[in-house]
Amino acid sequence: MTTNKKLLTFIEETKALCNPDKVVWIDGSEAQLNELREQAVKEKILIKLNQEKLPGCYLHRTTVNDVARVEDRTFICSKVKEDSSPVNNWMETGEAMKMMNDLFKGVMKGRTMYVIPYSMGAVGSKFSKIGIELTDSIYVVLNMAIMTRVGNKVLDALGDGDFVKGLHSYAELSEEKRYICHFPEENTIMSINSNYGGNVLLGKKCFALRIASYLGKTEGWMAEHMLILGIENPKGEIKYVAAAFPSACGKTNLAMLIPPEIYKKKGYKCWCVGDDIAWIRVGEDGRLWAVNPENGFFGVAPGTNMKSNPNALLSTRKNTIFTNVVENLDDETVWWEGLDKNPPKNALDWKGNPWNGDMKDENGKPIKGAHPNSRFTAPTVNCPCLSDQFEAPDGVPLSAIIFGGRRAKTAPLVYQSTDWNNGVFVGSIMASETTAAATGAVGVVRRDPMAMRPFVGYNMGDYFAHWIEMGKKVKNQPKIFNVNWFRTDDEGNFIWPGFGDNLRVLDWILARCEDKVDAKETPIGYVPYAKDINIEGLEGVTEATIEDLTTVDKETWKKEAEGIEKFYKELGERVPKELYGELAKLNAKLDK
Ligand code: GTP
Ligand code: SPV
Ligand code: MN
Repeated sequence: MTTNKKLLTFIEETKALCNPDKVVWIDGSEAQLNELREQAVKEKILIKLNQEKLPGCYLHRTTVNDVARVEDRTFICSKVKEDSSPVNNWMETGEAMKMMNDLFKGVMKGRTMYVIPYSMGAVGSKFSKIGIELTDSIYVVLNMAIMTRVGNKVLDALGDGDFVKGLHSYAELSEEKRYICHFPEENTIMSINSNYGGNVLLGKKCFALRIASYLGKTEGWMAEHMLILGIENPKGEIKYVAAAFPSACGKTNLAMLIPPEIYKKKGYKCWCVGDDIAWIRVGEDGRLWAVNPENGFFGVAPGTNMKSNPNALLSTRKNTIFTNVVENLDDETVWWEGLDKNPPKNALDWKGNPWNGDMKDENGKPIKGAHPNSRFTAPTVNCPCLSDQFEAPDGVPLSAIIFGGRRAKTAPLVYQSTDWNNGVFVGSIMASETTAAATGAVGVVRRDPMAMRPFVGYNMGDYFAHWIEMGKKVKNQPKIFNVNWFRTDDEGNFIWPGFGDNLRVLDWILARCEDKVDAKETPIGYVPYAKDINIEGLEGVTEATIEDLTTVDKETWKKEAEGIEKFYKELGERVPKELYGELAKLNAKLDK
């Protein structure tokens, strides 16, 4: 199969440690994957859905204590503490290795160990990277086979080369013994006692962000929590943007945007390159080029419907694995809150308990059937608006970089930074209300620089410095913006309609990139003149609404600036002086 010494040693050592009954290599063939699906159904890991309505689709329920990424049990391990980020958990490499090795001892006894060779990025592209995940979970195998390119072709591409070592076991699914440990200095990931998404599909957050961000720092490129979207104008020109929003803040939705009617009529089209992760390099032309290293979407189910995101919903109509949604027993299909207004009458909720859409709690509020972080794992090829550049080995050139988060008040609908370093500052001060994508309280505002707080594989100050360094290498810098779709009125309703109508804001962003439109200067950057956001065909939105959405309140921002300074202090001494310089400039403008 392979003569790669490092790989064979990794497997032998893991066999000795975990003691599996047998070892199965994932070859990537449909025949083998089908066998595994059948086995998973037999073992009640998967439920086969209605194969006429949802061909190739399955449902999975996790254990109740294992429904999201566990940031408090996720560690970046390094030899020196300062080389990890003060806002993430750290363990010393040797100590963590010992702890993990103890936990993994004999853990696969009576089980099969699967060897998954996978490629992040098109197989064989010079920018792609290879990982090997060893796991005892069929669920992981079948999800990895959607999310990444797997199998023999990857081993061929690997040859004698290097790879990221990944070891996973669901073990006993014990919360107390759940650990997701990253060793960027050793190119290694170890994950135990979970069987959920970002904790266990090691190619995704663990490799493509945490390990890759560290590789990017040392090799001169960037791994970012960003969607990549192509916007085609009526002349047929396509401009690409990358956008970083925290988990469950709208990346998948923006990545698959459908233009509003008036834009469609003019001939605008949008193309999805990626919905979660971007690997970004400086091209020979001095521009930034981005690829999506993934091969599938691991998207939030609740709220996805034919109106909010038809492309995402259509992507899930075949060969998809659903996790923690409602099972409709009448026709073996799936349902979630916000899919439609007809919840099933005879169903099981995400825990597998009898449920129907009429059930209310003691306060008369509907009882939810799907978990708020329930997800679909769907192949990118299913996406009706998938870009024809999706597999392009060099990726797509970026015209703009967009940051954003969920802010009920502070942040305007959109603003533009004044230059690259100011843009890095704008990314570094991102803050957002927490969501169900990670365990812990929901709705609390926290700083989440570049949407990478949970995903930076090294010191956050060094990460900022890397952004500043990258700017120096880019002759043709993309403009940097910040957006906020989530401003609310006094009753707590979203003011901006969002979703497809976000193209109206992207339209302004691209016009700014091409110097086609003026903007208003504020202490935090440039905001649109209300007349320059196209609101044609929008009900209930007037120029006054845009005026309101783009106001920058000085007093609120003075408080914000205090919060930023406090956060920078928390991040420690490696926060670059350039960013303190930007903060000083902001304070000066706010005091004027
Ligand atoms: P991860 O997969 O966790 O990284 O999430 P994501 O950033 O891809 O978020 P996603 O697009 O799945 O959206 C998460 C939630 O935000 C869903 O409930 C959406 O309905 C909601 N959402 C997305 N875009 C908008 C928007 O423009 N306006 C409003 N109000 N809600 C939105
Ligand atoms: C996120 O939380 O940002 C996700 C889902 O994309 S997970 O793969 O669980 O990280
Ligand atoms: Mn994500």
